Amino acid sequence: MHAAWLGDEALRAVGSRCVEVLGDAPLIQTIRAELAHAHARHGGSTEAPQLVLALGGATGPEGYLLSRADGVTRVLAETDLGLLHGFFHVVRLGEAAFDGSYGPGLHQPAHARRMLDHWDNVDRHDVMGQVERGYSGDSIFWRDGVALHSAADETRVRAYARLIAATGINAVALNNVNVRGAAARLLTDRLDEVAWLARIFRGYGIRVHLSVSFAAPTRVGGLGTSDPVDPDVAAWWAKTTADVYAAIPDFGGYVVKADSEGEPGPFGYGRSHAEGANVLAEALAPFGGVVHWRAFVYNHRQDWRDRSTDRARAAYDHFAPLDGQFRDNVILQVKYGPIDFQTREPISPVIAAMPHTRVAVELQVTQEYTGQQRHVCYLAPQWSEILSFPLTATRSVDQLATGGIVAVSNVGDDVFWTGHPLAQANLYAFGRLAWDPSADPAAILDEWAALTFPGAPPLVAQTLHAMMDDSWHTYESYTAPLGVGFMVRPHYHYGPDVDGYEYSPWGTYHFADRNGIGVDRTRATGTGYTGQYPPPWCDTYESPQTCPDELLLFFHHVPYGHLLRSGVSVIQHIYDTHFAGVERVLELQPLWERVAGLVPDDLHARVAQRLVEQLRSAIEWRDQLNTYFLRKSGIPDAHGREIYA
Ligand code: GCW
Repeated sequence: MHAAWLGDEALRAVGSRCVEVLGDAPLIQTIRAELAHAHARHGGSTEAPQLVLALGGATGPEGYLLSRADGVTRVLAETDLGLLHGFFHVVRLGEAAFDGSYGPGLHQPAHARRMLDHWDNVDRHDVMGQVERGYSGDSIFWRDGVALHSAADETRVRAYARLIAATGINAVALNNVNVRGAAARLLTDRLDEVAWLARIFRGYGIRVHLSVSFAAPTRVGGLGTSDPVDPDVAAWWAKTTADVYAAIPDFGGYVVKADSEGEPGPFGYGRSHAEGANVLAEALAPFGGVVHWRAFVYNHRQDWRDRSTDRARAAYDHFAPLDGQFRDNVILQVKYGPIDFQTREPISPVIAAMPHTRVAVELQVTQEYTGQQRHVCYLAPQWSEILSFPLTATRSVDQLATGGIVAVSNVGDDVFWTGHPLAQANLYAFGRLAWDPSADPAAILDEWAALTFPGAPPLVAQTLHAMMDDSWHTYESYTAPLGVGFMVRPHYHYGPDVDGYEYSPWGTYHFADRNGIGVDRTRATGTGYTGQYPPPWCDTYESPQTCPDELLLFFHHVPYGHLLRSGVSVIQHIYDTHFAGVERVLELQPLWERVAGLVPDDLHARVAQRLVEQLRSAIEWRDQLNTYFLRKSGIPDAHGREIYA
């Protein structure tokens, strides 16, 4: 496997110095092992220590104090986990950690739980494969129904744990939220496989969580019902959960996708989602575990003729009335937008609607809708914008996410971990932003580049910035316009298909006709979705005059001639952005050529190969979108460029 951001060279600064590690605790042993390896590689001098790591100070459960004075860099932490985070901070700083004097600075995570969810199937699913929405090969945990557990598999899982721990991740859900086949049994007779993985992750301070089926009592427990208010069901969850903790004392908890896209849930028994979540929460409470209960509940069998149903409204309509009814170890896990991880969506109003409920915000590192790791799409700018969004008068999304930050992992058994090597930066950046949402995406990219390509000439970082800083906007520009979303090939979610979902049951429509396009979600004339927002957003989004351009078609159906706030008409904007997007993609291959020989050849070749596909795909997007809208509207491009009418 590729060493990603923790290759031997990335640890040169610590590995070439004398380091003193005081104390004895499991993760202190991990630090010692890291140092032993780095010293073996870089010779570690035997003079007086230049780095001292020790327990001490009131730094909180994961925080640490970092300082440098009198030629000694010091990390002090209340816990061994805090010390491990501090150690990786020193690694990130490299030589700068040993420069001058600074601090002491107290570093603490913004969120107690920073979690990656794997959508890894245990059985290979005939449609979704081993990893649902995975673009990096197969699972690193399971293959064809069997747990991977050779020495090489263990080494790979450990390497993964180490990589994500170094970004600040402290929780991982090991299996797909769609709990199919054998996956349901991880909770019971296949628990030893979970315990095996938990032991590896524990070595880097990461707790494991399991996705469980709400119907587990019937599916694997042999009960006649999974009704959450049935005492036998509650007793089954309590007993099963106690067994889990007997095997895995630091088990994190459950993730549940219920009444969603065919997964069973409390609705099947006429119960509310609070009743459903609470029975699991009660079972976990004695052990300090949590239930991540997903808010992704909507009607996926909608009739496209029915204009009164709006998928965007669904999560709020289902969950907001339940505020205050969830036990405090229930965390409502809400996708950042109301639909489904589109390139551009407004923020989900659910995040502001439940002040008495712990809410976690869910992001997607795997690029289901953002180019599937075939396109360069650095997502940190999107996440940063999401987390800093001032959803209420007093709080940003980040501040409202009292239950933590979660994302769907993009990792598989690909040698580069992430399919597209540059998508490693997304994995890295997610961990860093979950720890510190105020971190600057460009600075994170610098950090990632310095660790991943240590010693490379400045041209490498310059090139990566040129290719990646604005790549999310570039991707947006040649795909679905102005927040309308989807327009992707059904099921695959890759490549253009403007009407692919238009007459489908999935609730994702654009309503383009010869006069205009977009979804009217206003209170005045539409679905009323804007009314789910607190002020000022309920009003900002209500009027096309104040609605931000990039979300216009999410909230409004407008004529093609409608003038955007930018002064350009909607139709001309579609043409302009699609032509410009491809122009920018055309720059990528020559940019990447500049660093041939400056980055590892195999990595260079892999990226080069993906760039060819990105260009092909971007041209396909441009031409299908432009042609579709020219045919629909009959309005020519003001600049007379080639569109295939
Ligand atoms: O975006 C959709 C995906 C499904 C996924 C679902 C979810 C795991 O297309 O593949 O299922 O979201 O988030 O549950």
